[in-house]
This record gives sequence, structure tokens and C-alpha cells, in this order.
Amino acid sequence: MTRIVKIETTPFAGQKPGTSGLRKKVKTFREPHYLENFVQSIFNAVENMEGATLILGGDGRYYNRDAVQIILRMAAANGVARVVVGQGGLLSTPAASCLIRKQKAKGGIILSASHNPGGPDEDFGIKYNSDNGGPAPEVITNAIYAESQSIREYRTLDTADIELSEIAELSLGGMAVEIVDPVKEYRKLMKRLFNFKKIKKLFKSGFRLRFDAMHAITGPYAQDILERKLGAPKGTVINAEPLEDFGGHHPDPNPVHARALFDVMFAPGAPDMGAASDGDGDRNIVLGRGIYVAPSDSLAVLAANAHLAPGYENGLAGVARSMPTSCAVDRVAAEVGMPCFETPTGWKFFGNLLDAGKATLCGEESAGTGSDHVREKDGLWAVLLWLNILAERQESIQEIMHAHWRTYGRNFYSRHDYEAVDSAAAEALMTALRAKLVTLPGQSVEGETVASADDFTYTDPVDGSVSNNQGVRILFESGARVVFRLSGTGTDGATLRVYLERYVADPEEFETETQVALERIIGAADQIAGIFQHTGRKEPDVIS
Ligand code: VG1
Ligand code: CO
Repeated sequence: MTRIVKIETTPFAGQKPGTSGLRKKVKTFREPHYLENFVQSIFNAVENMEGATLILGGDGRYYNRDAVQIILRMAAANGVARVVVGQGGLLSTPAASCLIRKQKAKGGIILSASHNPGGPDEDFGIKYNSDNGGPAPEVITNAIYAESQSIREYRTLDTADIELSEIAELSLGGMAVEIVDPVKEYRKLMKRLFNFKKIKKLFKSGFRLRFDAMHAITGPYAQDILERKLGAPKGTVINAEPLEDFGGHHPDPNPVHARALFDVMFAPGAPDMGAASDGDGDRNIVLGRGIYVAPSDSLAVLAANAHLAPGYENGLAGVARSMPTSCAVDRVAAEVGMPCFETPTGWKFFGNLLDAGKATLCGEESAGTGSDHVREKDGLWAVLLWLNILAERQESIQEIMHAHWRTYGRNFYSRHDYEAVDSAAAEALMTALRAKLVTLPGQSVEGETVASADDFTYTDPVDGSVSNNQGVRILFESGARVVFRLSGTGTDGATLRVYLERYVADPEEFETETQVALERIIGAADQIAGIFQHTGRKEPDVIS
């Protein structure tokens, strides 16, 4: 039944080496042999796939169903012994990570383009996770990429699609296919980490939450855990039904794409808490009544309060944040006396620190927080940790944020994204910026004097591997900071990300509007990088 398909010339335009997954338009994935090329490259590049157990599932976006069938056939043809698939082909990214660990699987294949839009004309994605449950490290992703460039054939079966809609144990060409409830193991893990009794009581006392699942994968998880297990009123989870095109929206929980939630939270009669997650369920945002918790601040507050949840009652071994994430969590770490690691953007860099027990909590400014319970960031986990903290502290989110700033000071923070910029123009901007780094220190720009400027290099403290060119960072003498980097996840031209941060110790200033507080840094950033000259853009597309 096995069929070997020859590929004359490889159609594979490829994944940028270094990124953890492949994200392209659905149209590209549907080109003959395109998805197959990448999947066979995984089987070729990862050793000992024969006889292995794999986890498979995705965020339910358009092409998820077809891709699952293609991958199952190829897995069987490549000698994989057993594949555990989420019912309907669905698994959130953190739940996939949880299953890989729980099942002691060889790895997992996750289908998602995360926060990117879905549909026939939009994005699809695929990535391979290793046996620790986390995105494969660069040695593996680079090997997969190398395979994909030279591959000339792939293996598949000539069989019909199998039924994935019911929980079952099936066989496909001698390979076991186990279709499992996508929520069950994940729910068990959450139950171990958090005080469900206390959170139940909180909801019973009338606490109101509005969780916007953005028609993405977290809907079924949030309904099961928040509404059915924790007693939140029905309707707490909105847009709960996963749709192939996310209802036509970007499943990106930021102030632009989650506008409706922000409007509710800033209007009279707002509930106590608002939250949202992204396409594949690994991101989260949290809002209180009339207040948006910047993700960098959320990480800091969670780090300072995690011990209130049973899973973290013995404290944290350390924390880690991506380089562009604000330094708010550093202040918490310094106070507690625990290490704080600074890694490049992308969750895979946290894996080694978590595996080695050097960090317990990790986070990124891009609405990602997580811990050593899995090896991905985890949206619903963060919401549950917040709920656990709120249940213990019996204060509002407003009060908790203000108390936090009074203790540690406030790191005003914002990210400006310039999307679908001409790729050559974006590269030229970065090249010019890198070329002038050595001349910047000492220069005064918009009243800010540059203290230091470099292109971030990371040396992994566990395995010593080095990652270069991870973003240009400019530190001012005032302590303010700006970081420039190009996105590795966009599918349309280039996205320039400008990360802006300014620390303020004076409580009188805490109420300043964020963009106003950052005005000078924004001006300095534009002047240093020449954003307008290079891109022709006067304003960012998204401010978060
Ligand atoms: C973005 C975020 C980064 C995150 C990555 C994957 O990457 O900035 O923090 O880890 O998306 O998140 P980039 O290269 O576009 O800046 V997800 O939720 O899309 O898996
Ligand atoms: Co995501």
C-alpha cells in the first residue's frame, strides 16, 4: 500500500532557518507536494521515527482536516508505530505539549499559524515539537530545512481518509491511531496546578469574567474548564466555537483585533476580568475593569504572586523573559533573589532553562506566558493563574496592578508594528541600523542620550549554543530602551517591530497614558532607525 512519490524539482520555498515552524498561505501549502515535502523532511531529519509515538493536532483552521489526513498517511508509510490525534484533528498548542509529555511521545506535529488569520486565502502553519513538548531546537529545525531543500521523494499510503470525529482506536496501514479527547489531559494538569475550589468560590461570590476565545481553539478548553468545572456562568466564554476562518477575524488578542473586548472592559458595567487567547491557544491577554494589563506587566505580577497557587507554592527557581519583553519581571526577580534570564524571541529558547530547572516561569511581551508545566506558552493557564491569585488576594485587577507598581515602579511599555512592509526596505533599515551601532553611544537624540547599542547575541546557559542577530537594542542613559527586530512569523512582506520601554518610579506619573509616557522614546526610535525614510510609513499599523 505504500507509495513513493517522486518530486522532480522540489517546490519548497522553505521555512526561514531558525524559526520553529513553517507558516505560509494556504494556497502555497496546497501546491502539489508542498506540505508533503515538509512532513517527509521531518521524518528524514528526526532520528528514530520508526516505531515512535507521535502527537498530532491543530487549531482547526482551514486546511487542518486535510493536513491531518495527509500526515497520518505519511506517518504510517514512514513506519511510525502510533499517532495520538485530538478528536476532530484538534489540539491547542499547550495541550499538544502536555500530551507529548504525558504520553512520553517521540514528538508532535502541531498545525497552526497561531495568531495569523485563517481561511482559503489566509495562513496555515506546521511545526515539529520534540520529546520535551517544546518547539524543536535549532539543530533540528535547521536539519529539517536542509532536508526540504534536497528531498526528491516522499512516502505515503493509498488509503481513504479516516474518521476523526469520534474518540476511537483505529489502525491505518499497521499504524495505531488513537483519537483522544483534546481537553482531558490538559484539564487534569490544570487541576493539579490550581486551587479549583477557591476559584469556584470566587465565581460563586458573583465574580464576572468575559473570556473571548476569538472563534479559535481555546473555546472548547475554556468552556470545559471555566464554565463546566469552575462554575463560571454560561456565556462567560464568548466566540467559543472554533471556526475555520475564525469568523473572518485575526485571532490575535491585541488592542486592535480584540477591540470588542477592550470596549466592554472600558465601558460602564464592565465585568471584573476580561481575557482572550489566540488561534492556537498559547497566548493570553488580561484586562481588569478599565485597565489593560500589559503582557510584560502580567508576567511580573504572576512571578510575584505565583506562590499563591498550589502548583507553585514552593516558589520559583527563576524566571525568564525574551529580550524585547519589559524589565518589569527583572525587578521582581531581584527582590525575591532569584535568577532572571534574557533570551531571544520565541518560546524554544525557554526549553533548555525549563528542562534544566533554572526557570519556572517564562514570558514574552507578545502576550505569551507559561511555566515548566509544559514547554509552550499557555493562554488558559495564565488566565487560571490570574484567577487563583484573585481568589486568594480578594482585590481587583486594578488594585493589584497599582500595588505592584507602588512596590516595583512602572515599566511603561509598548510595541509598534509596521506590517507588510516591502521586504527589501525593511532589510535595508536593519542593515543601516546595524552599521551605525558603534557610533551611537554618547549621541543625544530627542533629549535622550544613548548609553549602549548592540545586536543581541544569546549564549544558551545550558548547552552553550550561540544565536546571533536577535534584535538591535538601544539603551538610553535615562534607563529607557528601544529594540528593533523583524518578525519571523509574518507571511506578507516584512513586519518591523519596534519595542519601547521607559521605567518610572514616581507614583505621580503612573496614570499617564502609555503612548504619552513613551513619546520621547518613540521620537528617538524613529530618528535613529529612519523608519519613515526607509518604509514611507508615518504611523504603525498596530500598537500594543
Ligand atoms: C511573534 C512574537 C513572539 C512569539 C511568536 C510566536 O514572533 O513576537 O514573541 O514567540 O510570534 O507566537 P515574531 O517573530 O513575529 O515577532 V505564536 O502565538 O504566533 O506561536
Ligand atoms: Co499562538
